[in-house]
Amino acid sequence: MFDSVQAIDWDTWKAVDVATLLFVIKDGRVLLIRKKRGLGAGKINAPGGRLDPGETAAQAAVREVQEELIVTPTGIQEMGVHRFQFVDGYSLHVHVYTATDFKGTPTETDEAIPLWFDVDAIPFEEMWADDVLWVPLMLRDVWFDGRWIFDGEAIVDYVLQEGRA
Ligand code: 6U4
Repeated sequence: MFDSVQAIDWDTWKAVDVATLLFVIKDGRVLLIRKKRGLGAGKINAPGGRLDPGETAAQAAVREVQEELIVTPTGIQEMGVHRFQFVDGYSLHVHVYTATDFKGTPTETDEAIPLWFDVDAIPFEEMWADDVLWVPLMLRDVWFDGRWIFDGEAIVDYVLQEGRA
C-alpha cells in the first residue's frame, strides 16, 4: 500500500504523531545523543521526541532537549520538516530545529547519552538512513521538506525538496 511517495495524497495525509529534532551547533561541533529507548533506540540522533498535548513544536523541541540532556537550547530556528510514512501504517511528522547555544551541562539521562561531533565528522553510519541526505542541507542553511516511506529502518522511497515550496 505504501510503496511510493507519489502514491500518497500528501494534502490529506495526517501523521499519527508530531515530533521534533533539535541540533545544537556551536564552535564547529554538533550535540547529538545515543538514544537509549523509544523509536530508533541504539542509534545516534539529535535529541527530540513527540509533542505533548497543547504544545507547539518549538516548545516540544526545547522540552525534549531539557528532558534528554538537562540543558536548555537557545537561539532556536526551524530548518525544515519531514513526513515519515512507515509501511506498517505508523507515521510521524517531524519539525527540525537548530540552536546556536545552550544553558547547562549536557548530562546522561535514562533516555540519552550526550555526544559531541565535529560538523564534518557526523557518524551517519550510526544514524537513521535519511540523515546523511538532509543534515548536510541543514548545515548549509538550506530549508528542506522530506517525504519518506520507511519499512522498519530501511528507506523504501523518498522525495527531498530543497527550499520552501
Ligand atoms: P517516548 O518513548 O514516547 O518518550 P518520544 O521521545 O516522545 O518517546 P521518540 O523519541 O520515541 O519519541 O520518537 C520520535 C523521535 O524519533 C523524534 O525525535 C524523531 C525521531 N525519528 C524517527 N524517525 C526518524 C528518522 N527516520 N530520521 C531521524 N529521526 C527520526 O533523523
